[in-house]
Amino acid sequence: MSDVQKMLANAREGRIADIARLLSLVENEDPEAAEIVRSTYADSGRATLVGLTGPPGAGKSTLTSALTAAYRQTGARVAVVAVDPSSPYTGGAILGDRIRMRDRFLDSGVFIRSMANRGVPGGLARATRRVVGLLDALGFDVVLVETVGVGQQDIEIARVVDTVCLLTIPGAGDDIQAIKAGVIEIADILVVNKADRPGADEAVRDFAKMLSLGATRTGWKTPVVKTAALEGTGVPELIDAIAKHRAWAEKSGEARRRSIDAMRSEIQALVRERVLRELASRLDRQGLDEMAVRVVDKALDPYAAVDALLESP
Ligand SMILES: Nc1nc2c(ncn2[C@@H]2O[C@H](COP(=O)(O)OP(=O)(O)OP(=O)(O)O)[C@@H](O)[C@H]2O)c(=O)[nH]1
Ligand SMILES: [Mg+2]
Repeated sequence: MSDVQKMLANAREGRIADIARLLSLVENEDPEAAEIVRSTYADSGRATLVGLTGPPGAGKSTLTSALTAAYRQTGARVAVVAVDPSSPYTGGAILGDRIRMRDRFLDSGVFIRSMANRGVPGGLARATRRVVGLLDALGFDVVLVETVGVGQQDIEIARVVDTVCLLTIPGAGDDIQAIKAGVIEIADILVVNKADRPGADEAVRDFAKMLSLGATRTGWKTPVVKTAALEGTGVPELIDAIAKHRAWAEKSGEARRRSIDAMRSEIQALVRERVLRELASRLDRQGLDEMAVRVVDKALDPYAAVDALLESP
């Protein structure tokens, strides 16, 4: 048995160290990634994949923790993926969250992972998708993905999950403006967290009104759920809303449409990477140095050098 197959066998039995190692190999697209994905891909597609996104401090980690506890009570195995945006406001917070959550969940039914940011555009979303897909294939029943912010990157990360919960808090007028400006479209469920604070009911009303004005692109009516994550209030209702959205997405074909969309960009990225790798190795073979010398000696112009490199077998 290859090392990868040994690790997979251990990971399927729930060995944390092997799960973590496999995730790293897949996340970084190490040479073993292809074998890991080939050996597990058929098992993916069973987990409930939930994204929690929203402005810094809205309570995403607290709600993730409350959801984890509630799902654990039903016997589900839960994985949490915290996507680190490398924002100066939140740098370090993820590690704190992990430690807090690890203290709370010492059982092996919970696995927590944080993702490092990477420079490539779309790179973080793709890496997150691979990590989430592997956790799903390894048998986690629920994967919760926490991402900070309300920007373009979050929209991409939203495509990684089946159900996107967009968090906001009462009285966050600016957040509401930001959310209005496009991001609300990614929400499958709108969550007004910190409902223990004044103004929660008004916020729920405002959002419900705003949502009723917008045209529904898919036929799903985005519900507004009120939670107080610290106390756990509203968590069962949120779990219920997630289950309803999942059932609707399966039935309506929206889940399949999203998967196809996501897979289209995944395949495209893999093709691009492979082509680049092959071209790069061709450059080595042909001798870039030699070509540069010929260009400098005016035997060729730079474009002719590119043609010569690409056309050579
Ligand atoms: N009153 C109240 N406070 C809450 C609630 N949920 C979270 N908080 C507090 O809000 C603060 C931020 O909560 P986090 O869960 O760290 O928020 P976050 O959205 O994960 O923050 P970042 O990851 O830094 O973007 C913490 O002090 C929480 O204790 C809630 O329902 N009610
Ligand atoms: Mg957080």
